[in-house]
Amino acid sequence: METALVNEYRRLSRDPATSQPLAYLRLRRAIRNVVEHRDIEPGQALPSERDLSRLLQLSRVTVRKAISGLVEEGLLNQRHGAGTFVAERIIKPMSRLTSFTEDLRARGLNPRSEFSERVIGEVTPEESMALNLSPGVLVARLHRVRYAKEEPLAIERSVVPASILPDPTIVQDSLYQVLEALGARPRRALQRLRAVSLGAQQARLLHVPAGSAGLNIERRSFLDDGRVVEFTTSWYRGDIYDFVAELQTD
Ligand code: 16G
Repeated sequence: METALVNEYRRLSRDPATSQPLAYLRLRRAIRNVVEHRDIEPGQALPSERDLSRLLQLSRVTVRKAISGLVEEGLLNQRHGAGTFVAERIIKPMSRLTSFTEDLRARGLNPRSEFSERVIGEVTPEESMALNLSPGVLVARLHRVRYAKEEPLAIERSVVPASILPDPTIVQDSLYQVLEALGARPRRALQRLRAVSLGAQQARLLHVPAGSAGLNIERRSFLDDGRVVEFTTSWYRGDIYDFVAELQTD
């Protein structure tokens, strides 16, 4: 594992295509890549700061800076006195507007979706309030279970104005990737989280016992011009996800 990381760092230093002049950013990328390729498994420790700085001939400050960024992102966690580990639970920082696919790929997990609905329909009163749309307007609805390989992690129901996504069947994996290609990637979002106990049907879809803890999250995302681009309601498994927010005084 140590060797994989050293080799990856050296490869990134040599490769002009991925050349990143700042050493701490190069190291960050190298750590991300080895986690993605599962050269370091969730729960495993990273070499110590001292070993990394010796092996890569980098200053301790540089190594610390590389690691602290990945701790903030939730890819790594630090246990006082014990070292730095690849996060086991999925730690999702609340300050960044990322997609399910991006979150999972960054952890070396293979995301996929199973759709139970991908249709165009008339907006419901609740959706029209959430999306700021007039009654009668058309919306695209996506209902899916989201997996990391065979393991279901979340259920998601997304509604997008049909003026932005006229054909929901083009969404195969990532909604945000499709929105990006359409020039409508969300730029800002409001999110509401609630603790829930999962009902029988949700629990069955998520392969957990009925009544297990879950997180119900509503996200309204906006474009730069203020239009609402998605209204998504998600049920995430409470036994796998940690949602983490950074707070600062003014
Ligand atoms: C996340 C978002 C959801 C968004 C989806 C897009 C939360 C709580 N929800 O699951 O609002 O629609 O990502 O993911 O983070 P995708 O691009 O992989 O389809």
